[in-house]
Amino acid sequence: MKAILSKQDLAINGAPAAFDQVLHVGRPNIGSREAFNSYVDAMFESRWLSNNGPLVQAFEQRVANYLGAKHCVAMCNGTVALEIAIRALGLQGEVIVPSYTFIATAHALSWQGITPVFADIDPLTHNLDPVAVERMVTPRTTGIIGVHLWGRAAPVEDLQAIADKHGLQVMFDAAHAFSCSHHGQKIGNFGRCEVFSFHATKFFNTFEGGAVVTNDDELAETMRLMRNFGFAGLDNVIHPGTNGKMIEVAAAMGLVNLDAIDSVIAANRRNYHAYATGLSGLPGLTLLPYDEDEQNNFQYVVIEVGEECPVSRDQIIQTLHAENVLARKYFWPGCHNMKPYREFYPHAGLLLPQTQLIADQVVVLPTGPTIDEFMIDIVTSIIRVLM
Ligand code: T4K
Repeated sequence: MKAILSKQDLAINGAPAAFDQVLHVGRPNIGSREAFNSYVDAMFESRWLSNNGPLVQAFEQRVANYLGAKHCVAMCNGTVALEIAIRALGLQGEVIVPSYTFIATAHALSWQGITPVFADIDPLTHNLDPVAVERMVTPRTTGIIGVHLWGRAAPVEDLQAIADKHGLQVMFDAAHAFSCSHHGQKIGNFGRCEVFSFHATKFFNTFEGGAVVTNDDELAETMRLMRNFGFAGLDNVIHPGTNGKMIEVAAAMGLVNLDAIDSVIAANRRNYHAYATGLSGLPGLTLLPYDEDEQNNFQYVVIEVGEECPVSRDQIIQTLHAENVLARKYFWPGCHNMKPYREFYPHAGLLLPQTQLIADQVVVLPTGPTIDEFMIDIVTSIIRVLM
């Protein structure tokens, strides 16, 4: 790779791609393989593979301690964790959610016959706009699910105030926000409960996995029953339920990856600042800021391609893909524009102007410990030559 690229150097002009291997958004962060293997050896020795085994119990305890919360109820993935939390809270009718989120936030509701009502976001934070939320409250509304998008806290206090005023429940989709804080307190402690995803692509993963974290004893107990078919002991089912259990091998991965969190954050922080340097001064390009007074996991490097940018968002994506940089358009085109929802609410976009704007502008760039500053220099050079 030459220090200064020209447009002719880009793969779209027939030049070889900048990278031999694809740079992904969401490359899994993996802790000590040795430690993982010894957990797995012990698991095989004990022949205990699932159903609230010792590794899951240890994992739950460590996560709860790490977040400073009373209960962590580990699950098989974040989507089932959302579904169980929604049921445990007794939500029904309509629930207000952002459209600018991963589709699972909306699906977890509609899958259970609850109508997701999409509220617009604040274009500065990409999180729910409380004014837009209040506008969507109807007599059928039972709750609000805020999403801490990109790990940056939703407007927790404002959403709670709206909920209190209208007698609604608040919970959070914290899939992106493990290890992040709000006003100095770890996310996991807000609303009735908060739901994490530990999917492979997340900052902190258990292969597949998720958890509901709460400080409410009764709610935690209900969710423990629900994730295990409602069993309260041998042959004794006392609650409707499903199979939402985390398996032992996933908990082993979680225990190992908990030990690696600080080094992953350090790599993500380093990369974030390298992108900030490499992209500085480019017209119409804004790197989404993180509040340095809060704890951040820096898992998502998000740029907005504004109107003043001489190239479009899609041209940037297309060029990066040609160079083997698999940048993503998360969460385009917004849940309300996806087939299952578009059919039911064809005019939802009229109420979601900021969602449409941001969904058309965002590019998410690769980061994590497998990406270094040299690679970022090349990625940002590719973007620079387009300008
Ligand atoms: N709420 C929110 C706000 C969420 O973002 C999510 C999940 C959920 C709820 C639901 O939680 P889970 O039920 O998933 O626990 C990915 C993830 O599958 C999804 O978990 C995540 N959000 C979402 C933001 O990203 P896709 O469709 O982008 O995945 P995919 O297959 O394109 O993979 C992304 C990139 O990662 C690819 O370039 C390949 C790379 N990759 C992926 C895997 C699985 C690897 O390099 N290795 C791997 O093992 O959804």
